[in-house]
Amino acid sequence: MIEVHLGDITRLQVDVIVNAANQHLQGGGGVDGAIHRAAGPRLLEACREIGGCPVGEVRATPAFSIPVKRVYHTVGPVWRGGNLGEPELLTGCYRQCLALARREGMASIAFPAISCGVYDYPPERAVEIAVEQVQAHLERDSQPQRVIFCCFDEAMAELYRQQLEAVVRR
Ligand code: AR6
Repeated sequence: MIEVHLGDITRLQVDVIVNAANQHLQGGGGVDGAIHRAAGPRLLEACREIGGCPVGEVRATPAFSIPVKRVYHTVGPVWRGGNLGEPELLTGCYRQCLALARREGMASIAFPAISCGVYDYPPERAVEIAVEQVQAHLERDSQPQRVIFCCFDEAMAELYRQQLEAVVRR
């Protein structure tokens, strides 16, 4: 089941929330800042122990003061025109998060629009990748069975809805 939700990802009732982090895993602005604020300072300590995360990969931590089971920190690519492996790297983020959720037995996972903020990925292209990867995973695997695309603004939510409808029509 795929849902589109408008609002703050830290308020969702799910097993996993995904953080759009950076390679240093030391916190930042945007959704990363919101997650660290809501989780409290122990999240930064846990991230420091991990040490970092390459672009396109994922690292997991507890969620501390956020009432979900796990935070998956993934690092999306910075958009530099699209010929520097950006689509493959963004695909990696979604694939690795979904595979880890399956391995950890997580039933539900919420994704923010990875790379669509300060990393400047064109939202239409990012949404296409996100929806494609999630649908491919749901066709293959029974877990996680619930995936939420959590958007901070209505324009982004509308892009996901359109992409989901386009896929259904195909
Ligand atoms: N809940 C859900 N979505 C949110 C929230 C929230 N609380 N806050 C922002 N968004 P961005 P990136 C949306 O910039 O482009 C950080 O500094 C936002 O509207 O957070 O992957 C990291 O440390 C946008 O659609 O992530 C990295 O350095 C989407 O989340 C860098 O930014 C992603 O925007 C990562 O940049």
